[in-house]
Amino acid sequence: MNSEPAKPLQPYVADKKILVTQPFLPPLEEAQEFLQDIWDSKWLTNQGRYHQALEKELASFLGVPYVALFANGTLALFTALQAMRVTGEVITTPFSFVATTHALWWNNIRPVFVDIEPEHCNLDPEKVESAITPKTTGILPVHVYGHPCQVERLQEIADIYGLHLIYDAAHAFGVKYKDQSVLNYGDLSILSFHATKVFNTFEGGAIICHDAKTKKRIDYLKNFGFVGETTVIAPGINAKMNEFQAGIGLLQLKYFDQVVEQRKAITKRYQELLSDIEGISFIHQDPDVTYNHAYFPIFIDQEKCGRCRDDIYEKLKAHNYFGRRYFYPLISTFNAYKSLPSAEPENLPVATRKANQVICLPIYPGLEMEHVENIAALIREFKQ
Ligand code: T4K
Repeated sequence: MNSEPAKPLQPYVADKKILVTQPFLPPLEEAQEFLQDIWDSKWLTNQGRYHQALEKELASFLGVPYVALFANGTLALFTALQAMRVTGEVITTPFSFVATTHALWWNNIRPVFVDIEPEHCNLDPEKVESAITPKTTGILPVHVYGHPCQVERLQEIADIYGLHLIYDAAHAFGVKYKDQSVLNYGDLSILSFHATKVFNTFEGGAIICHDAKTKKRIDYLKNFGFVGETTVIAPGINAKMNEFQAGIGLLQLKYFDQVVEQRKAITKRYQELLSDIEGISFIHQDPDVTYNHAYFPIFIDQEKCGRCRDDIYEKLKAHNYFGRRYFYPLISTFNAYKSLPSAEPENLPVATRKANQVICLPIYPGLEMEHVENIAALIREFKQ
């Protein structure tokens, strides 16, 4: 890492609100062409031509066998669990966006929270085995912030115990592990293309699967369970991506590499400017991972830093910088889940600590470096 010293910058209040993220949008005129085509064809949804094209393009771009598009990532998660017929109990992480656990709840599956490991904030494989019971049918880990889970170890456990392994890969679009898509691990992976994601279709999502049979089943389930005009094979749902979303997705793909490059430059600058501040740490980056730089979380150790996370969070806000405390509070503390035995904070010490320490700093294409430098200067000044 470049150890360039921080500029002796006098921190200032930004002249506009800088949010944790802003969606990337392709030039508006580029959308005209496909919008005209949609208007002319009057084909708006239900596996239209843009939908079909995006599924193909994404499979090739990501290096995965099959992509089934969805209206959003949450519906993709719900449907993935249905497609695998997951029941009973599923082991999952409390350190994620609520949608991960909600998907279990809506499928009448009992979430069993297992702690995370401190290095990447992902489900700790070493704690998974002791949470397995006769009712366990699956594991639902999350590649938090786009940092891959310990995929080989998790697969080993899933294989030994005969469990489904479904990844919530909402943050992991384009992420590679050992030169191949991280989405190729597990039985299924779920993506989100929400406005706040590295690759967005306004709202949107996908399931990545590995065989044609599963893809077919997923396609039936996302279209009410219809097979043909008159047969319904299961109580499916309406989770289809529409033609507008798919058209946007095709445009976005052209810009993805540029978007990641800009994010990478911001990550690098934050690292240069913050790495020598005692009590502030980042997530470790592995040499065998290609990152998408979806988030830039920092963790504030109050004992070493002299300031608590919320002091820094509020100070940044007072200067017009709106970071977010993803993922605080832990999912296990919400009313719907807090009475579960696995939700006890003593069961989740690492997740509890990380949730109390984290701030995700602003990162998005177009964010001016002067703001990155100002944010770092504010943190440095406040810490002293
Ligand atoms: N699994 C995981 C691990 C996830 O993180 C998510 C979603 C899902 C599953 C479910 O996928 P989807 O069903 O959403 O496809 C946001 C997103 O709404 C949510 O998609 C995302 N995770 C989560 C981590 O972040 P909020 O409640 O923080 O959103 P909001 O509206 O406060 O926006 C965050 C920031 O983005 C704001 O500072 C404003 C900015 N923003 C937002 C929108 C919507 C914009 O600049 N433009 C926009 O259009 O949840």
